[in-house]
Amino acid sequence: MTTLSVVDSHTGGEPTRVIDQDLDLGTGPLAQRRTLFQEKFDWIRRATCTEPRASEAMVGAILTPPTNPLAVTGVIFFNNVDVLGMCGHGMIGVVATLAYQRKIQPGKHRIETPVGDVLATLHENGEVSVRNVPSYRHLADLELNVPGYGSVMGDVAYGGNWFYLVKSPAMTLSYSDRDELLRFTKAIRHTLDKQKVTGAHEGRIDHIELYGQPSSELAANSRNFVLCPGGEYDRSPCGTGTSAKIAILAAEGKLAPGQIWRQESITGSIFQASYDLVDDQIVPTIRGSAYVTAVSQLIINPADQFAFGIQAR
Ligand code: PYC
Repeated sequence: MTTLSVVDSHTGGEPTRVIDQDLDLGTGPLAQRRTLFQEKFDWIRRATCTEPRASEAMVGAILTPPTNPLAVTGVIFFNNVDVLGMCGHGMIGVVATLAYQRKIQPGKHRIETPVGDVLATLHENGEVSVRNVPSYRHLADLELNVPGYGSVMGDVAYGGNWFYLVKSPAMTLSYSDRDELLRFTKAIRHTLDKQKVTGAHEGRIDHIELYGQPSSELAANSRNFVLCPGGEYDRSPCGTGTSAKIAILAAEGKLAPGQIWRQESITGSIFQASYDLVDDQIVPTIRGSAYVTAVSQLIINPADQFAFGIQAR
């Protein structure tokens, strides 16, 4: 029998589970440790981020000692199907969890990820800002012919993960239509995979993002719907997806450095975003709140048929 201590939180409705476990992932760069995690500890991902112990929307986080003494920690994110590069809502959840555990105080904290360092600020009111990795538009106006849907136009952009952001058709994004939105975004991703469209360095475009009018123009600039790699949709406005959107707005000259963009999710939660230009690179900052929802022990009993999650057979 194995037990794992976890702290659960949600950021704008999207769950994060920090697994309180020391793992031997070596002392190499975070990208190397992520590969080791995949090879040696995939059972932890499956046991913590799939049914029956988690909803399929769960993002897990394992903390690892930083390579840089100026950083507070390193973190590897993963979900119901694989590891992630960065995770914006997850990073806000990790910072809120560290604050809950009294491991950090309000202020700035460098955190290492497999795709680069981010600078998190824990504000006095408990909100968290994440200065993300540099983000950019990779392909503009890429038209796809999506079976069953016809012509779709969008951009490919990076915000710590790879995204295809749909520009047309224009959509009304309503929470009650989420099953249909999932079908549409999955069909887009299938088309991208079939046509072998990738991000830079053959990065798989595993997140698909739709845009529409916000519930109120006073509350937000736009509303989104984001398909995540494991087939679920992001309940939050998606930190890396909002970063990718910011990179496109900046490339189009529609958002100036420092200007605020308020991104609403399909559930109505909001991230505030802006960017700085650093050596001509777009560096987005995302601000939001996370709430700790549970501190618990997961029990992994080898006699349990689903001890390591429900597997496809
Ligand atoms: O907030 O970046 C994010 C994210 C990625 C997948 C789910 N959430």
